[in-house]
Amino acid sequence: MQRLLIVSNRLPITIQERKGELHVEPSVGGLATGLRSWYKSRTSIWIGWAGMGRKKIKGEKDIMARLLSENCHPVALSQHDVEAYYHGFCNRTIWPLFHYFPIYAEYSEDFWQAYEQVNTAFANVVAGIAKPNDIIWIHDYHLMLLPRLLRERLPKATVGFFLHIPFPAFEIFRLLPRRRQILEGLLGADLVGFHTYDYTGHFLDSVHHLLGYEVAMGQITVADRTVRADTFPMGINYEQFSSVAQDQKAQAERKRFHRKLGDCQVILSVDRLDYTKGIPQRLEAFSVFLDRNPKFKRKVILVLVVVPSRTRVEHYMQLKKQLDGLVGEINGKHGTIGWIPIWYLYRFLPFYSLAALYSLADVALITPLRDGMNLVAKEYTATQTDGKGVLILSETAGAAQELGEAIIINANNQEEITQALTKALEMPEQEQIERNSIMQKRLRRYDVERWANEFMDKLLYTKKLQREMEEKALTYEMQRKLASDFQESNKALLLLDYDGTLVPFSPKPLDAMPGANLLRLLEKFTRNPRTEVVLISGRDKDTLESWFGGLNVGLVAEHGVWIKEKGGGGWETIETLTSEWKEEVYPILESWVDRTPGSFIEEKEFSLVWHYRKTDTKLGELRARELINNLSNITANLNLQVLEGSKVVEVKNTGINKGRTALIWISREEWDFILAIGDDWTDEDTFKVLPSTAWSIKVGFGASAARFSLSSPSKATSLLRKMVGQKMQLSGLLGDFP
Ligand code: GDG
Repeated sequence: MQRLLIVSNRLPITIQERKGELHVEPSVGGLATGLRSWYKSRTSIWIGWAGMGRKKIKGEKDIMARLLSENCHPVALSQHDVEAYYHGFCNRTIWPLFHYFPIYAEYSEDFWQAYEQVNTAFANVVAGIAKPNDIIWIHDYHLMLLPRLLRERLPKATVGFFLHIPFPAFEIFRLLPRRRQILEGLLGADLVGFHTYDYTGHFLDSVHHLLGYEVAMGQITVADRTVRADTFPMGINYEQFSSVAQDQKAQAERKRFHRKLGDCQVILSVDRLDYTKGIPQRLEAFSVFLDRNPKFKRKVILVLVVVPSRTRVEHYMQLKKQLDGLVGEINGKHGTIGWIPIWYLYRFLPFYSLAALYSLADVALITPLRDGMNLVAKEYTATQTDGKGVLILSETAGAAQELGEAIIINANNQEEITQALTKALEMPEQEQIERNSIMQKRLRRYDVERWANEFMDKLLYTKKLQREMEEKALTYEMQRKLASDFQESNKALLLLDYDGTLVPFSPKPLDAMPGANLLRLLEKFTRNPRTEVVLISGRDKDTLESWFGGLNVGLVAEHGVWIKEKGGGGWETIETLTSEWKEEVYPILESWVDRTPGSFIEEKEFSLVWHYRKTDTKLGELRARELINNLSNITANLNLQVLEGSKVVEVKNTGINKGRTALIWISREEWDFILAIGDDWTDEDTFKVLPSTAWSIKVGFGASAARFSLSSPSKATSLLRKMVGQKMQLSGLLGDFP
């Protein structure tokens, strides 16, 4: 079994110093609680900060032994690290910005340097422990530089990263001064996971806009690697919460609470003290609810559990003061002798107390302004084993995407919260049971183990795909073999695509003109009478003529519509084609150009192409789908085909493709060497008609019928250079090269 290294800011156990003595206690929070049992069931090591400084302290040896016996490996942080990295960059920069509070975000060079230093310290510890076969799973916003730092140290490692907080929309993320470093840091991983599709989409947008990497179906091409971004909504330990009814300690506590709360209906609110949780807005809405519904006075109690957190950060201190004031105000305004509307608990509760509150609450009021997931909502739902209980949840919590049967509200809309409270408190039992049973089924099925296993499976699958691609990669040795086969050949045929294969893509098709070096290189091949070169392109024939007309090469334009033999002949079509259909199709494409800024039409003799490389990625993809649907109705009757290429949609006559044209050359001679190079789906038709002995190479990643792959156009041209260079060196066949 492969070893698993989990890396997070905090270890699942924390060292606390009390009265000069060190104590080991379980850490709190969703990750530690949820993953504890899963990680214990595997061969794993957890690496993180245990709450200890770098100074030597009494009892440290014993503590270390205890940590190691629990398979925990501590990373030591200095007081300054904790201040500038944890309280600074993590909690004063990333946390507010990623939760859409840009006004609270502080940008400081000192914070950033500490963040880099601590991530480097983690990288050194992990690299010291990791073995070649290990799986490394890094968690959360504290360690976003770590994947890349590890990739530099362990290029072959299997690295996954999961972000537990939201990844904000590009317009927010772009505000971060070191935004590129953060993205590059994350892209050191093989798989980057998020709670919701929105967060994954925002991340991919930022990668595309800020780094310019190609993104397709969640796959990002970074130099010669591919990285996957995907969605894994975190689950809970369902068993633990659904068995609370059998937990004696929790049941005793429930009875105690019940005596205290009397027969009032209980509304429960549980959060860490944080401005993202919308606690003041919730309290104000509760007060308005009581104003508007006096019948509920003395009949309901809001149990407000607030867990102390980040008590040294200014905004948290202010929030604490604000809450204390609000609770006093509301209790003073609405309370009567014998009834206090809000029961305020500002402390961390033991599990059995929290479980007791979950199980007795009639309503859970969970209204964060922004939350990565919110496990409390899931835990409350799992605890309602009799099916009763109503969850009110704000739409800006990641959990709302899975818990659609809850009453979903906008946390900034006081009216919605007050109405939701009335609806919840008056909801018929049958409806409560129906809603909960659907959500419970989902939560039971997709629990925390399933979440972790799915992430692991996807990570290993991503790695497997990478390996397959590596295996297909045309190695240096194979390149030598290819070049020497070519050199020994008597009849060689080269079928070369142009855009994306011999030159990189440019936003405007005319900017991709061949340079003098490339023309010289192609010309070298043409000087050998035993070598035939054919450029098989999707471009129009006039462009090909003006760029390559002076070379003694075969030319194929518009993906096989037009061909021109070497030796100066004219352009011909392989069958009689019509272009009257263009009158019908052109206006449709024009209306797409009008609605899609940055897109344009390219008109070729027998085809029309809609290009959207320069448009916003998401809009372009959406419009392309719409266009294809729209065109498919018309084209069926006109003997046309609609093809989707790299950021293009092309309409042309059916039955015409590069493969069919390539066959004309392939079947013409007894070639003893055939090489085909191409980069996109149109070249697949060529690869498919090649004899099995041919060399076929796809430029770029992804599934292909080609036998080999090269990562970029520059690698393809350097292979061609090797071929002519070797031929000249080894046999002098090609004569007078400079
Ligand atoms: C991050 C993201 C995302 C809370 N109070 C007490 C207590 N808790 C436990 C709950 C729950 C966890 O802490 C809090 O859940 P969150 O979902 O808020 O998780 P965090 O770890 O704080 O936050 C969040 C999460 O990661 C997971 O990806 O959902 O959006 O911010 O498990 O039960 N536990 C006890 N006493 C308390 O008073 N015993």
